[in-house]
Amino acid sequence: MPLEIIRNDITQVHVDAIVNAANESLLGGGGVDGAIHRAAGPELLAECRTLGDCKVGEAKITQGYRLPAKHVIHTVGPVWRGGKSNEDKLLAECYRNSLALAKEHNLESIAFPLISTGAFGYPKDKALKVAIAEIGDFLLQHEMTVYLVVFDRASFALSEKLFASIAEYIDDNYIDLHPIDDRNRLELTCMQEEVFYEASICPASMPAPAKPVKRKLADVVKKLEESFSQMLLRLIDEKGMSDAETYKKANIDRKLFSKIRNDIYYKPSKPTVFAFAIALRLNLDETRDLLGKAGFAISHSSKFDLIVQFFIEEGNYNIFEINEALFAFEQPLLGN
Ligand code: AR6
Repeated sequence: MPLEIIRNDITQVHVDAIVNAANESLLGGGGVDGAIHRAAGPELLAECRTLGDCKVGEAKITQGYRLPAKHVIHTVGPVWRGGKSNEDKLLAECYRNSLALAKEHNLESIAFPLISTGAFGYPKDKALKVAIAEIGDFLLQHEMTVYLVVFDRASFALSEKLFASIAEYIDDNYIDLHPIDDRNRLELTCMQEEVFYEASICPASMPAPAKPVKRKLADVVKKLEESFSQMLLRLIDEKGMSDAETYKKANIDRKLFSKIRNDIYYKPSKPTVFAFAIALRLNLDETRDLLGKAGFAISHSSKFDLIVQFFIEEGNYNIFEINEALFAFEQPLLGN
């Protein structure tokens, strides 16, 4: 998945580069900086001594030494001074310059800590917004797998207002116990399969809601016979989007996309279908149609479904923001 939010100790992550939230001297310190130097061994400090200083927002690269990561990209975040001292611009530069440096070195994967959110006091929800926006912009132009590593879930703070409105939405719409009729039984089966990310057992025959638009019978029959992959490719054409734009906005990597493109019977997982619905800015009815092609339906007994539905209804199709919310509610993320 091009952008993945994970909870881990960054010194344990196997990637081409991990990013260090350093200070201008680049000679080590506390927090994630201390942890990286301890895990990498004294050779890292020796190489850092050859680099000179690093200004706020800039980035420099070294080897990873004893770390599982091949390289360390050192960047210096801004100290939070209340938000009126260009902190957001400087923090964005840290992400932008680190990603540019990774690209320059042909790296394929990179892991960031939440820069500036420890000793430098940057509020975590604000820092997360900056990180997601910068990484998101970069990924729309470039191929790379980017991990945002949060140390503990508590440090992962969705903006309180958004969190409250999603929680309220789930509360209003969440159905704990369905009366079991045939339709619900089918949905439950789909949800159980979902745990294993397998769509193949559920039939693609959930009743789609009536559409007010008049359509020719021949068109309707043709669309009924379409597979998921065919429908996806048709929608991409109809929306005038390119393949690359679509899979990037869906947070899906090129390999998976070409698999789907080349296999008309490809059975995607539910998060993958939702991811394409978001990339294509489908409305709720269109999303249901696309899900139906893969044997899924939107279920009001699934928090995951409700959160995605919330964003679609809000007209917010930013996949990275949706993933931020899914992560906060401990749900799987969209993408592959
Ligand atoms: N893995 C992932 N994240 C971590 C880890 C870890 N092992 N350890 C801490 N964090 P900080 P800053 C998180 O203070 O605010 C140093 O002394 C932590 O929870 O490491 O940019 C430098 O030398 C927090 O969310 O960096 C500088 O002087 C985030 O990493 C100064 O601190 C960043 O916290 C830099 O301060």
